[in-house]
Formats: sequence, structure tokens, C-alpha cells
Amino acid sequence: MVCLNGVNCGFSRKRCFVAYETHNVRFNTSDYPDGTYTISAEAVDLANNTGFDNISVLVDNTLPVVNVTSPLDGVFVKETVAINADILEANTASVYVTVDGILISETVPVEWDTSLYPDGDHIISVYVTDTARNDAVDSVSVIVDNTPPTVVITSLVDGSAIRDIVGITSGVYDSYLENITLAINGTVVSDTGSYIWNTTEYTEGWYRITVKVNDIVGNYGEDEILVEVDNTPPLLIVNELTENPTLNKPEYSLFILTDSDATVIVNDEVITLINGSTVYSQNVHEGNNTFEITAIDASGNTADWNIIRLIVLTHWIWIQIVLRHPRMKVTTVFLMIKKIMMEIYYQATLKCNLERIHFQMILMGTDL
Ligand SMILES: [Ca+2]
Ligand SMILES: [Ca+2]
Ligand SMILES: [Ca+2]
Repeated sequence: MVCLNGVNCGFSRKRCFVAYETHNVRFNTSDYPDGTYTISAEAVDLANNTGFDNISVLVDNTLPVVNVTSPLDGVFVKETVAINADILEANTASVYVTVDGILISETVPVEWDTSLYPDGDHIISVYVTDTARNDAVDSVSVIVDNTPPTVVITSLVDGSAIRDIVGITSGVYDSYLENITLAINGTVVSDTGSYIWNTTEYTEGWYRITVKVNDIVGNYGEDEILVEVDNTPPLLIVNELTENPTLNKPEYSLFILTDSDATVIVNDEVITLINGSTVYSQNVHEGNNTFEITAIDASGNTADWNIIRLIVLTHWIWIQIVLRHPRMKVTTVFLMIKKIMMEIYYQATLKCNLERIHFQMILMGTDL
């Protein structure tokens, strides 16, 4: 006779002569509430001798309930995070915590070092099995991001001088970008990595340009440069050291002074300066000698100084002057004058009241 908690559940009576017999009685545990039960068996032989044994069993037909409470499904995580779960089970046999199917713990809560995993999606699962081998699982998907955003200010150049309107640009990258700020001396002027900066609205001096970037999980990247706003043209002083260059003494010299950080260009050629000054010399030639001098400071502001020196021949030349007038006899004179004098005389004559006199001047030749 087999009993469950003292209730007769199975009975067999047969005569036998073997030393041992096996009697199987099947219980449908779903007919019983979860709980602890005693199964006892009693045997009686023909001489009414009895034997008795019992065992204790646990009936559990209730599935475990498991709910991952940390981290939440779909969140971004970095560094070390706690994995935890609510487990509802009276007869827990085992708890397994896996990440991407790999066991990392047999208990909760557990600290999970996400830095050991590549950035991206990962599946956390908590498995619970009870002593009756009922099991349950709950899973969440999280995004690991342990990589700070990268940010590089690509324009302007750190330490450079700038003027007028300039463009600030930066290269920003993160797989899970959250926000960008671009600040000038701490004042945010743009929520992108670029900005068109009208420096004429700022006082001159040094400015700190900072681009800060956050990703969704709170990793942080920053780049910063210093630039100098300079909208003032450079000083440019030019003094002629040669008063009257001639073809006989053709060297023509200029003293040039400008800002110490400026570059000077004379007739499209950069000249060498020492502490912003130099003496520039050039031989003149017949005709117009043009000297175009430009000083350019570090930010590109310019100052100009220009001069044209006319150099003429001083050789003697023959000229014939013919004066004609209705009441005058035609008069012809021959003069040998310097070319420079001829030009002066001609100009002076034009200013005289000689409208009735036909003035003719013929170049006869030079002594070249
Ligand atoms: Ca259970
Ligand atoms: Ca990131
Ligand atoms: Ca300047």
C-alpha cells in the first residue's frame, strides 16, 4: 500500500515468492497544490510481518517569475552597471545571468563591466530554474558606448591671427551623438560644429574657441584653440633716403618701418625685415619708376604706400623753333637745350597768351 500524506493512493496485493518486487504508483502532481508531501509505502508478507518506508517530496508546478529591473530595456550603458532582477519563486534552484548568451554570474545583483565588450547592442538575460526544473527567463537589450566623441577644430588654426569674417569648422564623430556646443570665450554661439564669426563685432585680442560634444550615454569630447582678433592695419612708414635719383646716380633708397609681425612686399617681392624695418634700395631707369609697397600683418590687414619717380635724360638736344604771325616775319631759331629744359619751356609756353602766334617746335636731334 502506497500513501501520499497518509492517503491511500495505490494498492497491490499479490502472492509472490521472490525476495524483492517493484511496485510503481503514478501520482499526477497537478492534482495537488504546491507543497511538501510524504510518500509512504507499507508491505505485509503472508505471516503478516510489515515493512514501512516513506520519503518527503516537494510538489512545484508554478513557473518562476523573473523580471530584469536593471538596466532597463533599450538604454545606453557605459563602464560598470548593475544587473538586477526581481525573482518570484519559492523553490529557486539556480539563477544564471548571461550577456549575449555567455554566463557571467549565478546570482543577482551583479556588477557588469561593459568596458570588456565592444560598443553596440548586447542582450542581458536572467534565467531562473526551480527545484522542479520549471524555468523562466527575462531579457533586455542595451547599447554599450564606452567611446568618447572625437572632435577636432579644423579651422581656424590654433594661435593664428584673424580678421573680418571667418569660418570656424570642426570635425565631430560619435556613433551615438547627443549634442554639440561651439563657444567663444565660454559663450555658446552655435549648436553645431561650425560658425561664421564676424570678428569686427568683437574687441581686438585673444579669444578661446571651444567645441564640446556629448554622446547619449554621457561620454564627452572637447577641442579648444586660441586665436587673436586683429582688424587694425599695420603701421607703414616709408621715407625716401634718395632725394633726386638720376641715371648717373641711379640708386634709390627707401627706409621702411612696419609692425614687427608684418610682411612687406615691394613690387610683388617680399623683402627681408629686421624688427619690422629695413632700407630698400633699387636702381632707377629712364622713365617712370613705380614703387608699390604693401605691409601685411599676421591677420591679413594691409597698408599701402606708392610712389612714381620720373627719370629723364639730361643730354643736350638740338631743337628748331619757328614763330609765325600775320604781322610778323617768320622767325626760326635753333637752340641746343637739355631735354629736361625743353619740357619745362614747352609747358611754360602753353601758359602764355600766344594764341595768335603759331608756335612750332621741331626736335632736330640729340647728342646721344
Ligand atoms: Ca516554482
Ligand atoms: Ca560614444
Ligand atoms: Ca594689426
